[in-house]
Amino acid sequence: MPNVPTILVLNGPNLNLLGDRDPDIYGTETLANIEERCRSRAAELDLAVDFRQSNSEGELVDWIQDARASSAALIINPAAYTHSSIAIMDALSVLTIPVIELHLSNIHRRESFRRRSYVSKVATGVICGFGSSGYEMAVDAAAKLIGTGGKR
Ligand code: CA2
Repeated sequence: MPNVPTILVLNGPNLNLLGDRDPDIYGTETLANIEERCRSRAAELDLAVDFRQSNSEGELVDWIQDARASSAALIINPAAYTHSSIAIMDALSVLTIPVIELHLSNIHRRESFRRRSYVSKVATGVICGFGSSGYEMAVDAAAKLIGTGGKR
């Protein structure tokens, strides 16, 4: 398949534990299952997915910077860094590709500290509260934004 646009999907700290604990909040699916669902949805839309997880803020910043050269859109679940990381916000602010912020849970219905998102200040849009289906919704949104040349 020549020149298939790639969507970079980044996942922040502790999301590697999905399926292990807190199923009431985060569901029962593992991150590997979610990755597979993203890949299937992207393939239907003639897109590729580069799916990664890190517990390290610096590694996430490096990957966001790399997206400038290699990705057509970025989907990011920054996990707890959503509420604390100015470094991730600054890295995202440099991108000219669409940036979709994603959360499994509805962060606005939870503890007050989760209502503040540094990432929302620089994201094209936000999807939250739809559990693992939110990842497929984000792939659909990314495809539309890429197709229309939609930027940030
Ligand atoms: O709802 C989301 O997707 C969050 O980004 C998840 C983060 C949380 O800090 C954000 O406020 C909202 C937490 C991810 C940790 O995931 C776990 C999964 C299983 C067991 C323990 C943690």
